[in-house]
Amino acid sequence: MISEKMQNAINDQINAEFYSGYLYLAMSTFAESINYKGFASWFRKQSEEENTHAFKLLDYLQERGGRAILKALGEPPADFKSIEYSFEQTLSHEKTITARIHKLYELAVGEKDYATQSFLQWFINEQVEEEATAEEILDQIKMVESKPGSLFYIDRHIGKRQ
Ligand code: OFO
Repeated sequence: MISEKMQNAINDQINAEFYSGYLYLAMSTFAESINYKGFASWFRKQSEEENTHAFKLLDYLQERGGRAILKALGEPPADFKSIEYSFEQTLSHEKTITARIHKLYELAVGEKDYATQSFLQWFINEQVEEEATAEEILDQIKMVESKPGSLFYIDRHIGKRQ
């Protein structure tokens, strides 16, 4: 059985993951509104991926006999100014999520909850990838900053994400 403290922390993380999904969906609608269909599709897939993170936590919590509680979702911004700004926000958001996952892991270590430590390993690795991807795309966008029209090439390329 999972501790109450850990249960609450996982429930908070479920909320944070669904919020991530909501945030990226908001970025997708923003990209669509300024006609970057590739970025819109990328953010939408990212949003769906975040929802799978939330479900992963929810399933784990229930498997351990915990009670999953769904809390209210925060309202993401509607305007992200530019595609570059969207990715700056993505990177900074992912860093926040990484810090949260590390805190969860520290709690599991403190409680000698070995099963949760092992479970969280996947999230720790995933965050390395999430931050690297956001950073890589942001670098590409910055590289073409001064070349008008080039962002559309990245848009086309990035829209191919499976
Ligand atoms: Fe973006 O990895 Fe979950 O939140």
